[in-house]
Amino acid sequence: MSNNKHTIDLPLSDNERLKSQSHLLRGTIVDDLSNGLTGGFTGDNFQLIRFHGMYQQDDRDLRAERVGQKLEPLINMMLRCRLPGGIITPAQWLGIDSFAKQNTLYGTLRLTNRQTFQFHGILKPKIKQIHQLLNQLGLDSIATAGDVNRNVLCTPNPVESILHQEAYEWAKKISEHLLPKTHAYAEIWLDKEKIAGSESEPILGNSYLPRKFKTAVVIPPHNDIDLHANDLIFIAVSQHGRLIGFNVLIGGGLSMTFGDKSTWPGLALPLGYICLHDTLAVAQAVVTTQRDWGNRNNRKNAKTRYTLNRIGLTPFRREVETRAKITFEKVKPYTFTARGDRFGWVKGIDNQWHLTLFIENGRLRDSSEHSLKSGMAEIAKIHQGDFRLTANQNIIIAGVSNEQKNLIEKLARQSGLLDDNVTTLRKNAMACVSFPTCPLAMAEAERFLPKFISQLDKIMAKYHLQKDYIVLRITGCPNGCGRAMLAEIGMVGRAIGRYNLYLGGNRIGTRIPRLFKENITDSEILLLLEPMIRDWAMYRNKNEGFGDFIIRNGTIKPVIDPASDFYD
Ligand code: SRM
Ligand code: SF4
Repeated sequence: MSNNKHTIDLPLSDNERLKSQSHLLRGTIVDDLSNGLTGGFTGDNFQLIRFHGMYQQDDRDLRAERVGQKLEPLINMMLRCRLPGGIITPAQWLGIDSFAKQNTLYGTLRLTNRQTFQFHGILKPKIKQIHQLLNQLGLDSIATAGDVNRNVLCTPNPVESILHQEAYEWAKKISEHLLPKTHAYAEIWLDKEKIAGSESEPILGNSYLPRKFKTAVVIPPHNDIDLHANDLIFIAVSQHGRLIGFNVLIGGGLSMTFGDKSTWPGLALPLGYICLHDTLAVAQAVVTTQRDWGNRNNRKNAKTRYTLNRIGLTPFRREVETRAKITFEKVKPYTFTARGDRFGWVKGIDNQWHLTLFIENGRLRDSSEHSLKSGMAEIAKIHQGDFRLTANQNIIIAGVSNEQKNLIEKLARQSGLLDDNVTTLRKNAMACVSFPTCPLAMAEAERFLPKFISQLDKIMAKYHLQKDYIVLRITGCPNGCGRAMLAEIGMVGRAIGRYNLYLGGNRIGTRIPRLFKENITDSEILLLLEPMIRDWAMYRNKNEGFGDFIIRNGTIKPVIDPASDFYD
């Protein structure tokens, strides 16, 4: 290591080579597109397509069978759209719905927990078509993956419409401001002419960021975007219902690597308060500081929280102040009192109605039981407002008039999108995608959670807790996409049928849970949880969440400062 903590004198990771040699994200993607010998992308292009919003995958359920038949895996692409703040119009919805139905292997749409959607199973000959369709719809998939600033989150609160509109406009501006400036996407996917002269990336740099970077705008008191999963958070400060500035936090993030204590899930730390007009300058200064100081030799320690841990919050803050030419004010008081989505109908201050639908694990498909995907399309055909994807994999039908309310509710009920029998426990649970599409999955998550919740529902009912909930989340590997590291009960996949059990996060998502038991089965987990749930039912204080209760009664020690005590 160099004496200067800002840079590290060790060989760069191979991703740094490929980014710097990519000609601003072009690589030889165009050649691979016309290569009919493989369904995939070769060499560096395998990584470079991520910056364009795609991941190469194959169906892991079919892998062994295809190997047996001496066939290449059925390679296909997952594509993630860019949708700052999660807002999408009914016309756009109808476009993506019909593409998923006609042109993907699975025929589903998957709402993600970062307010956008993914197509799974796009074969190579269809890739250009989807980019061109998105473009016609006014959408794109630029920078939804790779070492860049990802889809920017914004509280999907449609109730306080003016404040939400202002916060949403900032989420969009931040997203645009931090986008890659390369013309590669337009050239490769939209057949646009090469721009004459030299190009550069003034903010992200020609080698892009050391690692992925996530930004969120949130309106207290609802932590409905799970702020601590993000590198950069703008907490709205308002006066008389109008946005006046932001408290800025940095360095949240949830992944870890089993057996590597130099990695840990962490909470974001405060930089200070800024006025609205400094927002873009501060966003840029945080990103460029992380760009220049982040670890480029070890990707496991490359995210902002590790930079902060190595360099310190105060020097980082000073650097941001210098680069943005501002001085942070003291953080203004704020509180978060809730997380998750507010389901059902709510009326906004503009007298419009908004219906939040629970979509289990964000998967929209038609099955023998329900027609969730076509139900959404039927609603899109008549809806005059917009849709808002939430950071909890759900959807809000926003801006419904009094006249249309009954019809929309009828369509939602007919298709199974609205079901009064879903328990609050289920509505507050979350799983990542995991099998069969995720190449990194170690254990089931999305396909397993519904059955597990049914078992836990029985335990909750046994102790008369059917109207109550515990924030339970399952993630198929320690990368942590299902945000189990901000749950009261977090299950992290170890191997098929086996999970690590983490306990003691809180309801509002401001405490990291701690490892309770390693490498156990779901039946063992239920056996461990039942007496804890029974005690919670009997001895909890008024409104005391499960996570807070088991810390108070000594079942688990709280994680106070994850950087230093997560492994204690
Ligand atoms: Fe994630 C990688 C799915 C939110 C941390 N994530 C992946 C990949 C792309 C697997 C891969 O690299 O090949 C998964 C694709 C599965 C599939 O088949 O669709 C995947 N992540 C998801 C989604 C779809 C989960 C979901 O069920 O909603 C979420 C998409 C969000 C989006 O629209 O952009 C998703 N991922 C998250 C979150 C939660 C969040 O951001 O709020 C996290 C933890 C927060 C964080 O970043 O610290 C997360 N995903 C990761 C990581 C670990 C990154 C790290 O810091 O080490 C990886 C692996 C990697 O990047 O190397 C990963
Ligand atoms: Fe895949 Fe792991 Fe993310 Fe789940 S947590 S989607 S298994 S990378």
